[in-house]
Amino acid sequence: MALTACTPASSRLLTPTSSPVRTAEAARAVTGRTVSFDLRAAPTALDLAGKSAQTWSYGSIPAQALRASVGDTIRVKLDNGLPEETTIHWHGLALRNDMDGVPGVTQPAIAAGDAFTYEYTAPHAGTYWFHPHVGTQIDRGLYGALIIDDPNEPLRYDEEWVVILDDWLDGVTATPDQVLEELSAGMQPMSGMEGMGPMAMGNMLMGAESDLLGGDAGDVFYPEYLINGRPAADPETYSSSPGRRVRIRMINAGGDTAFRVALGGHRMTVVHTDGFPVTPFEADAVLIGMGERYDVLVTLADGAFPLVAAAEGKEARGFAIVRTGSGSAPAPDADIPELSGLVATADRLTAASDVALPNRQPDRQLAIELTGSMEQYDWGFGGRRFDFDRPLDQPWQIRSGERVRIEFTNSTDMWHPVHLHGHTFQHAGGGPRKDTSVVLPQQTLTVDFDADNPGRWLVHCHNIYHGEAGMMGVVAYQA
Ligand SMILES: [Cu+2]
Repeated sequence: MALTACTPASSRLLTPTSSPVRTAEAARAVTGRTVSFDLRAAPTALDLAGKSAQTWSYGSIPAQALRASVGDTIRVKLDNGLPEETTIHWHGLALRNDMDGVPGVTQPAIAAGDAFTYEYTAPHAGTYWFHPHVGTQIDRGLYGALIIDDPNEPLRYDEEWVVILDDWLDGVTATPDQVLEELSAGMQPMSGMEGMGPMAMGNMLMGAESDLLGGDAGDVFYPEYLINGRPAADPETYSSSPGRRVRIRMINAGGDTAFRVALGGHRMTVVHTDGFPVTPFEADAVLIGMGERYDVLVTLADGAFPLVAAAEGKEARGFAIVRTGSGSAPAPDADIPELSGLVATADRLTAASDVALPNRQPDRQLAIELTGSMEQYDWGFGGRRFDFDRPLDQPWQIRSGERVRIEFTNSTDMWHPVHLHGHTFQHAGGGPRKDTSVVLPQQTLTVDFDADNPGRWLVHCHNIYHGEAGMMGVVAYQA
């Protein structure tokens, strides 16, 4: 790639407002209906079972769920009442590039006091979510569900419950910016701590271990774990009736925590991940990394049941209650045998036949090596940390129409949830369609996608602190 020495790579990239982007948008099927929402990002207080935490939100935590149907035009006016610039990223949607919400890549950041209106066609049905793409703002209360309905929904169920999981520290122990600063100083691994369990040191967490995550489960100490904005001491109660079939749409909005989720007394059938259907998979629990979504179907029994989101490896949990009948409420620390039963992970799933990518040899292969360590806190791709001031300096360049294969090779000692914007790739070997996938330490994950949505697209670790430390890059189409 010696060419990049004399021609700035970015000059050959499509701009987010270029005609291929507009052409791709014009090709999307539309209903002619527009659904409009107003969001205001601003400082607020979150009530944590009587304790008040100063934070930022879109009016409530989570934000109001935004809902539209495939082909609708979604229009969201965002007022920025924060003391700093912001954007909104529509996580998982294969939307037009200039609405993707990445500052310096797809739009200028929205200054404090300014407003911006996002407007785009909803391309695919499924469970998505939205959050800022500036700094560590996502680890405050700025998040909400974005549900795109399929007018011809093939699944049969009676009702829906959106469950948003979050690890919480803002306004309790520190701000996310303070945590990033502390982590960035690096951390020496401590010997002799094996088997002692997780231990907080300042805002860091030592010794959080998970077999499912291949070792180190996470490095940030969170004093609270929330389900739909509520701590275990003040849980949400979802009320229904015995025999009802519920679609639970689970979203991990956390910064540094994978959750193992189970509903006591029930098995669940995994039907979607990251918005796209999978061959139905029966499980006792589901593991959800940051940014991932899993939809499950559950037929409710009679009584009161704990929905538990165990913070994987961290010996803490989020908690909510499902009530369909009489009986005392379960305790937040109740023993949940399902948590140690069969856990659905993405590698066990296969794409539903109607969303599997057609067989095709890749036209292009990108090798993306995940690099860095806790000691240096130098997370990056290929040994290079993302330059937020010059984000388009060294993109991976692809062309429209190509089948692209990415090999994510994790050379680090930690797991990373990698997220590709603007596309839903498929795990090799008939695996699920996803946009955010866990890559275990010292393992390689191979995914394929079709380059059918031109623009500049971020690919990054959805551990917010890893991403901000530099584990980000841009996949861009050439003009
Ligand atoms: Cu990471």
